[in-house]
Amino acid sequence: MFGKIRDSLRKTREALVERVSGIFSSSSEADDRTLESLEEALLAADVGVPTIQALLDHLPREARATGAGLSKALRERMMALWPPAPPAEGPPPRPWVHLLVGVNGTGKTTSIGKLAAQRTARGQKGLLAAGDTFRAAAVEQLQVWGERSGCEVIRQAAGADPAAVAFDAVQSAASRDLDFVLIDTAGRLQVKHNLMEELSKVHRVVSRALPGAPHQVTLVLDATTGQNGLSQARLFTEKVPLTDLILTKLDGTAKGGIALSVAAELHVPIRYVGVGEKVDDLVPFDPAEYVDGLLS
Ligand SMILES: Nc1nc2c(ncn2[C@@H]2O[C@H](COP(=O)(O)OP(=O)(O)O)[C@@H](O)[C@H]2O)c(=O)[nH]1
Ligand SMILES: [Mg+2]
Repeated sequence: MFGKIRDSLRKTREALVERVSGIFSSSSEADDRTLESLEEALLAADVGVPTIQALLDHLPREARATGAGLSKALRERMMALWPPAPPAEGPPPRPWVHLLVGVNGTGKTTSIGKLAAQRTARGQKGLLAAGDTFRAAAVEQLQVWGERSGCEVIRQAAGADPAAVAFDAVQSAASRDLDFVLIDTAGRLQVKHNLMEELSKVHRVVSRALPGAPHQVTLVLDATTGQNGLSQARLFTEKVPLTDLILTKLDGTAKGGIALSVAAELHVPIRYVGVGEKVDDLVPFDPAEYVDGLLS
């Protein structure tokens, strides 16, 4: 598992280093020119303007004051963006109900498949709820992941009410004393208002099936959509109480800097990152590996 985040940041890192060669080696001071290229490079990596300002304001002064190189000072600034890790919790409720939301194509269904496989590999048993009832293909895709991970898929006919599917799955898992339920949802943003209503309803109905549920509500965000993804995320945070985030497709993008913006501007922790399409390509997010992977 180790090193996957770093590997996935290769393009982002190379683009940064190419634009500001030298900065990540030993330079202890920087002239205006270097700072300008650093700013441009961070912008190209899709770190947004407010976050860049927070990272670079008075940075040379700090680097001088601490006697540290610019790269070291920058690394420290980046590390300070992340919220502290939450305290360890007691045993999770059964079943653990996990709702995944996000725009079409961001990787919800794939991430559910990966999460399901990881849980079954740990000996857990659970259900997948096919809450994207809009397209038959979406249900089929989840079915494939269900077979791969050894999880039953709860589904209804195309066009069924997603909240009803989620309700069935949670009730069934509770009565069978299973470990988890992963709920897939649709993401058609063309009908923004309807989507948000639909998600609120799923949330509400699930809490009726099992008090306290859903225990985890994850926004799935596609890293390749950069700052666009960030505005999507804002939309969701306003409507659904998110607990955390999965940042997918970090592999293959030079815009991996978006994670910094997410940390600095959304205040929702990134729990996992997607680094490929295969079943083990979902890894717990590690800020230190991320920052090191970006800078060196
Ligand atoms: N390279 C890469 N592709 C991914 C990742 N996560 C999902 N995908 C691909 O993105 C596409 C859309 O994923 P899907 O799960 O159907 O998105 P959904 O519409 O949100 O359910 C699929 O082709 C996935 O294989 C990732 O972390 N890396
Ligand atoms: Mg899907």
